[in-house]
Amino acid sequence: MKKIITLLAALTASLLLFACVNQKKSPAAQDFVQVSGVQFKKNGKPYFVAGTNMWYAAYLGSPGKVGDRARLAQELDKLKSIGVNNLRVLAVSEKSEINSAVKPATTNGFGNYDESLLQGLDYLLVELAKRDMTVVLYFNNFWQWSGGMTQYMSWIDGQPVQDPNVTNEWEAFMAKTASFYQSEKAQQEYRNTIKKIITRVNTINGKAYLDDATIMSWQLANEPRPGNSKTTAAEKQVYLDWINGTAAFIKSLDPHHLASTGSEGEMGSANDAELFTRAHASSDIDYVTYHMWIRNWSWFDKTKPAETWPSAWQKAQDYMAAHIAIAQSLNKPIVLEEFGLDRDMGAYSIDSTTEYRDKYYREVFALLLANMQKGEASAGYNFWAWNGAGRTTRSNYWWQEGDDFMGDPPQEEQGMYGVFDTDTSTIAIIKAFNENINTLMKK
Ligand code: IFL
Repeated sequence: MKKIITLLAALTASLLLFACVNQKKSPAAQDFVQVSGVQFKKNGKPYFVAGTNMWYAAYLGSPGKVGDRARLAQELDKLKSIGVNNLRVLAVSEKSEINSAVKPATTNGFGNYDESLLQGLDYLLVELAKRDMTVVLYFNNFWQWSGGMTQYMSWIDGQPVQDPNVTNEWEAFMAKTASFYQSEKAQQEYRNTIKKIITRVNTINGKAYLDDATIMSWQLANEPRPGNSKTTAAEKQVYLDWINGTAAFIKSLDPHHLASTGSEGEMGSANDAELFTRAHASSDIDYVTYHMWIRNWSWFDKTKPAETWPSAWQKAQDYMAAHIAIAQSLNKPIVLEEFGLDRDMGAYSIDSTTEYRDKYYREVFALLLANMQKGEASAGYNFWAWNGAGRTTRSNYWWQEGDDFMGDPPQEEQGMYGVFDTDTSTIAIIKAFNENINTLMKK
């Protein structure tokens, strides 16, 4: 009998030890941002995204030549001080020869990765965790400024990328880029890259990315569109299959983190709201994303602000309401993860005023706050974008290799939409909204 009791005690002790070790290894689900109906939750409390876009944040974290860890710390401290709790960041870029693409790149041909840029991502995750911030990481880009889908296709067919900034042939560019969804080779390589990132172990803190709750969401791509304005029904189906297949692949590797599309909404879905809805219907897509670009979409004319503002703002309100309603119908949260406006009269200079931008931020925030307070589907935002301490010395405002990184990517004039650390009026508006969001998170 004594022997049996000793044996049982030993067994219980080893079971307990096993449970403890296991608990240490497996991440607690509640540490991760989770979805609960139309809201996010973290650590059992409501979680709202009070974010910015900072595509280059992992570049700054690199121990290599392009890195600037001191600047990264300065930017994160500043963002934290104004209540920003989330960054939307480019995880992987592809090496491109065109002028409007960033250099260097994470991928220098299929399977050929720049380890120092990946270590930049490691470093970023560590620094974000220190500040209790989360990150949305996107794996690809519909636009050429980071190489993106069009670079994949160029590697496959051997044809040089036709830079639409030069040719002005945006329709042709979009059609070529969207061929990415149909290419078996591209999809194989894309999945290899996704797997490479998701299964990475952080070289700085030794943590598996899989276990890192700093990562809020894996995002398929920045602004993936189904094609150009002539997208066919068959192409739309290919696009949906790509979204559903990729999201399922991500979940098969990593069931803990959220997955999202990076879609702009109806305007980036061949003007097809039904397609947008279907693109967010899969249970592997955890929440809905949309972007809003009132000047890019010609709702607002930066040279005629007073005349065009009223109708632009009406369209913006309708756009927001329609997308929030879609999220509501899918019973998922929705994040306005990109929006922005030019400085007054479309100036790029850091000294120019931002009256209309400030107005736009104020109005968007008021609408979002009202929706959040009602407990509806709006679950956060990321303004586009954080320029912070970045500066250009170029009189034409175009980025060149070696220049400071800014929220405005190399495909656009530096200073166009990004918020500088000296933009005190805009920053005060952001801070005030984030304080309101913070109050909601304490409830
Ligand atoms: O810089 C652009 C970025 O590629 C994007 N959406 C719009 C931004 C501003 O034009 O994702």
